[in-house]
Amino acid sequence: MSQADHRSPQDHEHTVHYDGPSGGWGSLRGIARIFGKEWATPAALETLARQNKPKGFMCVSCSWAKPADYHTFEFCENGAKATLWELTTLRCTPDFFAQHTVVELLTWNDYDLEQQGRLTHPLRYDPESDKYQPCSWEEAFHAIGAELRRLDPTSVIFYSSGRASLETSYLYALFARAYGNNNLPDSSNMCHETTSVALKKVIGAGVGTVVFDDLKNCDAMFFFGQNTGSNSPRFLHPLQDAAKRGVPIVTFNPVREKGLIAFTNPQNPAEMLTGSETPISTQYHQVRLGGDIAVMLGICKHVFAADDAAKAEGKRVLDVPFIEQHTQGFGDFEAKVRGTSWSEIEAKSGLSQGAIERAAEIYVKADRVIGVYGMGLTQHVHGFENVAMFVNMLLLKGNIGRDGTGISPVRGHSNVQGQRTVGISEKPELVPLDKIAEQFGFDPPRDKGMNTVEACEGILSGKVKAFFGLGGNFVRAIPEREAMERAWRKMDLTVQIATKLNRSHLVNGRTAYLLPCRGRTEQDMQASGPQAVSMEDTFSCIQGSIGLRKPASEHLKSEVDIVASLAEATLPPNPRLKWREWVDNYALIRDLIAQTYPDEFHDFNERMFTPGGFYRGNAARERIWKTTSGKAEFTVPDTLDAAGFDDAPGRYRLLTMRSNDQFNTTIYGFSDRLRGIEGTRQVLLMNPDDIAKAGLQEGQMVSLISDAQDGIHREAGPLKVTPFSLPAGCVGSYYPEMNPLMPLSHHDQQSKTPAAKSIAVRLKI
Ligand SMILES: Nc1nc2c(c(=O)[nH]1)N[C@H]1C(S)=C(S)[C@@H](COP(=O)(O)OP(=O)(O)OC[C@H]3O[C@@H](n4cnc5c(=O)[nH]c(N)nc54)[C@H](O)[C@@H]3O)O[C@H]1N2
Ligand SMILES: Nc1nc2c(c(=O)[nH]1)N[C@H]1C(S)=C(S)[C@@H](COP(=O)(O)OP(=O)(O)OC[C@H]3O[C@@H](n4cnc5c(=O)[nH]c(N)nc54)[C@H](O)[C@@H]3O)O[C@H]1N2
Ligand SMILES: [Mo]
Repeated sequence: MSQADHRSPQDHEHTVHYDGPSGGWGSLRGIARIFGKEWATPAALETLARQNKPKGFMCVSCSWAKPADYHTFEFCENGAKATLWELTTLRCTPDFFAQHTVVELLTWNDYDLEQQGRLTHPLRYDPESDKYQPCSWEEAFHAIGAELRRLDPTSVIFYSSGRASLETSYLYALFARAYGNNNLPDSSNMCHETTSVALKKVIGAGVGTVVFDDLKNCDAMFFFGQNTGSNSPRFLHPLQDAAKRGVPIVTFNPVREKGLIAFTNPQNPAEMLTGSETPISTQYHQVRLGGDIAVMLGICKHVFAADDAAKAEGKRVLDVPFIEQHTQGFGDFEAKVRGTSWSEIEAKSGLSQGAIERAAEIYVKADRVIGVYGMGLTQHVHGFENVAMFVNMLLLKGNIGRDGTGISPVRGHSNVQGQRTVGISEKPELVPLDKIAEQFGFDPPRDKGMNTVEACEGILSGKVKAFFGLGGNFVRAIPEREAMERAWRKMDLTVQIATKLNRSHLVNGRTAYLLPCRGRTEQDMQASGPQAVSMEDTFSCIQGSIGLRKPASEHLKSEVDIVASLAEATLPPNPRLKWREWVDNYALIRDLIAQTYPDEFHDFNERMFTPGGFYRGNAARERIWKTTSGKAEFTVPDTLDAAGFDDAPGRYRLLTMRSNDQFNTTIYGFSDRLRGIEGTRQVLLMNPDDIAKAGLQEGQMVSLISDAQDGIHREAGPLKVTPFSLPAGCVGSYYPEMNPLMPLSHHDQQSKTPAAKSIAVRLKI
């Protein structure tokens, strides 16, 4: 039996066509199916009622903003799943580990591992018995500290998955720097690092410029490669409001994602009873994978044509004063657009000139436009060009830095943006190191640290000797799985701080510890009383969060405590590094953050419970461009195809997808309700014409092999051939199962974000 099939609920395996909207009864049934009737208990409902509200806790799922004028139940289907997943009554205790060797657990799939419930005790891996055994916290900290003191600081990685609070993240980065490196890769390196690099370069701010009110004031929205219905469902409410106001929403996505087609608000009784749904996208274009640069260039081409026509009547479509005053590089950009033929645009985008012109007409007519995007733009070899091209398109009509306009990358993990804001970064130039030196009396390292891809390269080459995981499931999330898992075991030390068991805890270094922490929904009692923590959402608003539930086990420590204890056990005493005092009272950590980042975080403790959060500001929103030129920059793309490889006979572009029943590598169940795929994740989604051309039958089992032309055999499968509406030559299957197919070298050229949305593959029949 293959690893992925192990004990999976394959019994009701079938794929169906789903006609319903996103939201609606389906979303409530989606929750009930996973958690049974248990989910609607008073205790669970009371917890959910406190979600995303002032003095409540902030959702552990995505980073969508929490409005000041919240609903009674300010959560969505997938936020509820994430919360209930953390609140599970199941426990993964030392008894469990006594019964199963690590070699055995390596045959289990992601679902079954996490399904064991919350980790309860600190654990040390015992190579003799090949089992995890309980140990004391003191023993773990002491042994890890001793090992770290022995190692060369530049050979140690401090990874974080974007969930830990601002308080934990600040201390974690401080620990790494006091220890001696900037090796602080973040899940963001696999996600929106493309955004951080591209937006910083072209508008001088590495995050989005849009805030809530802009959504109310815009008069058109353009969506590229973001799956709102599954990944940020609370965004469906403002989208529904916009659609009802008559705001055209134009979507470019190779997949017809339900949430972008129609929505029934599960919190609106009238809509639920009448089954009424709101159409969301006014136009839906199934762009070819990697075809967005061409699409956006085509839109700009039409804008120039419309501007030429308007000029004849003494009017303009371009925002000429804005372009003159605020931008640079316009001339070269205009020449490139005018010089590119429609036939090339059509070939690269997979869309007709007419379709692109229809979309462009909406752009021409709208005065205030918001551009929204996600992994469909960032996870490509030319992801940087995708994002920079989107900015080009917005700049033409002055759609950045005005109310109701802007660029809106929809961020992933609930505090991924905030972790970067408070110092988790491998790029020393993004961190006020002089300030840190002044505050804490040590000289932080100035050399660039390793990002995710570089950390993987270091593990493969043997340069990296130790790995810390502050949450996450690194070995499942990264490319090049097989080689990485082999190399992983050569490390001296691996330490994982986690809530639930996953595969990254089973691929161990010579010495390995698994340290269980409290979750965000749980009460965090310290010497000075119950503690609050804080996070930053996708709109750069910062809000406090208070956990209310009893912790899953009395042996758990908070992430702040674990990080501080590791630092204490490792570093020589420094009277200014008051780890214990900080654990006793997190308000002191917020004071430190405010000292390091006074512009953004002044009066942090006083402001942290502002309804809707406090905005940390964004210069680009004020049209202050912190770029090298001091202006917003038009850039000329050097390719129209973001995929980074050419078409060839028998080669397909593989899209790795998230289902509606997963949060990254956490698999809640086997229903991708909004795409009508039920009971299995082992599917190969393919256009019916492509199925016929390849001589395949629906339901046939095939495998995929990598077509990277680098001599390395990479294979994944077997997968069930499943007809699905996708552009020709594009196939889809699920992340993380498909990660063995992704070469480590296949990443965005500028930011090194792995290019998970266009992988060159062939069929193995
Ligand atoms: N429930 C749930 N919520 C989540 C997550 C989760 O796994 N589950 N993950 C969280 C995280 S960490 C992140 S980063 C976000 C991810 O959220 P998204 O940014 O939505 O990421 P994906 O679902 O990977 O893919 C986004 C969309 O891009 C489309 N796409 C793929 N390739 C292309 C292309 O070449 N062009 C265009 N135009 N579109 C393309 C896909 O069809 C898909 O609809 O969500 C966060 N929220
Ligand atoms: N092929 C492909 N690969 C991808 C992607 C893709 O679209 N396609 N997406 C990429 C993206 S966008 C991302 S962000 C990464 C995700 O990479 P990661 O962030 O590393 O992975 P997650 O699956 O989010 O991590 C889940 C684990 O986090 C732990 N956890 C949960 N809550 C807590 C907590 O409160 N504290 C602690 N300490 N631990 C906790 C649990 O043990 C759980 O098993 O994957 C990337 N990889
Ligand atoms: Mo992400």
